[in-house]
Amino acid sequence: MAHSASSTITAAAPSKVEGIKERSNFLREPVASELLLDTNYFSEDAIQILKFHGSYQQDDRDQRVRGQEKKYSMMLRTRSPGGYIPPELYLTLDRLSGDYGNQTLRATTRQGWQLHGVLKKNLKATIAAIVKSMGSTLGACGDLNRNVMAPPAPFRNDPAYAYALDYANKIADLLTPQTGAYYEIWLDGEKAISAEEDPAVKAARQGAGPGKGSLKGSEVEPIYGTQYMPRKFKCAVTVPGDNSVDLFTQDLGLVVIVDGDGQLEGFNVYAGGGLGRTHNKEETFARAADPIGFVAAADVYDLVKAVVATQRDYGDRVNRRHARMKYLIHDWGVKKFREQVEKFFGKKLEPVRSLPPFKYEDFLGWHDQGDGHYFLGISIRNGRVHDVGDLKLRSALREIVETFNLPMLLTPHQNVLFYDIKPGDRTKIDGILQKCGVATVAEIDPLERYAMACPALPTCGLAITESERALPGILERIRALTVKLGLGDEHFVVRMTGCPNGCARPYMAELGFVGSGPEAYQVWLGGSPNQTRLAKPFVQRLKDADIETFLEPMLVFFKRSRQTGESFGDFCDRVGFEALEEFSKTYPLGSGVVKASRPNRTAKAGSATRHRIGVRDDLYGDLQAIAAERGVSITSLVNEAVAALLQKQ
Ligand code: SRM
Ligand code: SF4
Repeated sequence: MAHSASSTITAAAPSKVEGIKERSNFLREPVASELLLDTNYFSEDAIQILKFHGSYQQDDRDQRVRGQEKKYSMMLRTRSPGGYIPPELYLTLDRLSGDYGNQTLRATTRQGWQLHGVLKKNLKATIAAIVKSMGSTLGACGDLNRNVMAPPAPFRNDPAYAYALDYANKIADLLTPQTGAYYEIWLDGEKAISAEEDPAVKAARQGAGPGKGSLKGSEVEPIYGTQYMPRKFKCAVTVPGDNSVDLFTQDLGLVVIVDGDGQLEGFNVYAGGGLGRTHNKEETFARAADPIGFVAAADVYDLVKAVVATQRDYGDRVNRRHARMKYLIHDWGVKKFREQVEKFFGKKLEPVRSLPPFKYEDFLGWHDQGDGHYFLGISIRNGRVHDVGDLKLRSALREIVETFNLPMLLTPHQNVLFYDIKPGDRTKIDGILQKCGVATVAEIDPLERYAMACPALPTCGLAITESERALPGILERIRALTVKLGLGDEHFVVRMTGCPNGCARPYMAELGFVGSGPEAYQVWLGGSPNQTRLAKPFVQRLKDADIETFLEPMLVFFKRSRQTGESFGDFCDRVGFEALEEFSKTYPLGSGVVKASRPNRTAKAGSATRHRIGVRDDLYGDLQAIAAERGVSITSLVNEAVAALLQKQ
């Protein structure tokens, strides 16, 4: 993909949000004042600052009525490094979703919980209750370090997993905003009782050691300063071979390296991943992270500070569409980026250590955690926990926590793991899940198991079309198609978002649907099953109704020409888009180019030889049937008919 760097704009004035952050008195105003007003919503400026406190203002888009005030409410997101949720916090969140929210909880793609539908007047009580239950929403959104991810599996006999979770927590602490605003506003100044901070983390934040040069010189926010980061910043820590955290999508990714005795040596460092983009703006793009080097364990906080400082001081504060660190690395190149990081770091990074191939792990079902206890991964469809129809997932999770007082770990795939389960409790837990209609891992269609969708409509203000509400039906249709084509229960990673921001990481999927119009999606193909390769856009606008017509030739080609054991994403990547396009063109059912809604392919594809002409739906149906009967493509049938009409045969 060719991308143009927009370095010329950096001389212009900083964006409006930069001023709002600067004037906020370290995240206090105008949130504190507006909270006291008897209104249903916050002003634009307050909304920007509210994000840093973990909340977005939203409105129910299903209930918008022209000329009437929107149905405003707040979404709240937890900061839960590595997805850790203690039992009392889960019960509080469950209660709050009933008392103040929309009766649902939503597990996110970064291992947090979200509450939707909280009215402004209930926001303070909700946040206070979360904090008093050992939770936090501070820094879950906004221009700072977001929830730090780690593989959720609690394997007690593999020290690398314990290090990953431990360092996810420590990096989260290092980069937590230090302002007192959060406790002043939501808890009337009462400081929360939280776990003791590691002294090394505290020292690193206060400037001890060689990383001193990375600090901003602000007493309140030693790392961030008054303006925080230019944009959101995302980190993950993982272990060799485990790509459950989607490492290559992170601004900063660390891979734990242990020695033969299981002692921590250090971390491989990756930087510059990020997915958000805007349709038809080539200068915005999804980018996979690059390897940057290896850092010894003792230096890791200084390295993290150096990367943060590089983005903080050199990231674009003028154009928010160009402000993520991926653009800095893209514009500078890895070499210059590494050199600047090393300047802040005070020494050279070592070369990355070699790693085994990554796998996509979801950890569903029962697992021995290696210390006589078990953990259980439970699938949550698109992360939404509710009681609906025969499925009483919300009741099931509540009963399990109430009965067994179990902690949970949220996964990067919107699922949940309970752990530290005594062997004798397994049957009782299975019984609760069965009673509540929750499917076992063996009962879930693997297409659904590995799929994700973002919330989109009706809560997300940026959604162009449906996602969470559309994906289940679409997966059923894809399954019907694979069965019809003799591909049985073949599965691949399907991810869907309602807009190009990429919240369910669709650009890493084998089949990614990205909302591009009402009931229409850009289709991305060719990601790898272990999320190590970016997919590419194949179709710009595929109408929901045309999914079968589009997919059938792809899947038939895949079935005929795949190599042994090859996945759909790897196949698409290997044969290439031209071959997919060519096959589709000559395939009898799938080549409905004459249909007005026929997807508009990538710029190059087909434009030289094809012209889009609209036909009535009934005629299209007839053409489809005749083409199938004769075993020819609709294109050749139409060409034949038009040529006859024009007497060109
Ligand atoms: Fe996201 C904005 C939901 C993970 C990229 N994201 C939003 C907002 C807050 C919409 C808004 O700004 O008004 C969405 C709220 C919807 C709702 O109703 O709840 C939203 N994002 C989500 C969640 C809940 C999706 C999910 O299915 O779980 C995820 C919350 C994670 C968490 O716990 O912190 C979520 N968002 C992501 C990811 C994936 C990730 O981080 O691993 C991405 C792509 C990775 C990346 O950041 O590059 C992502 N969200 C965005 C962007 C585009 C950022 C960019 O660089 O351009 C936006 C819009 C923005 O920031 O301007 C956005
Ligand atoms: Fe909203 Fe777009 Fe994110 Fe989906 S991908 S939650 S539609 S911002």
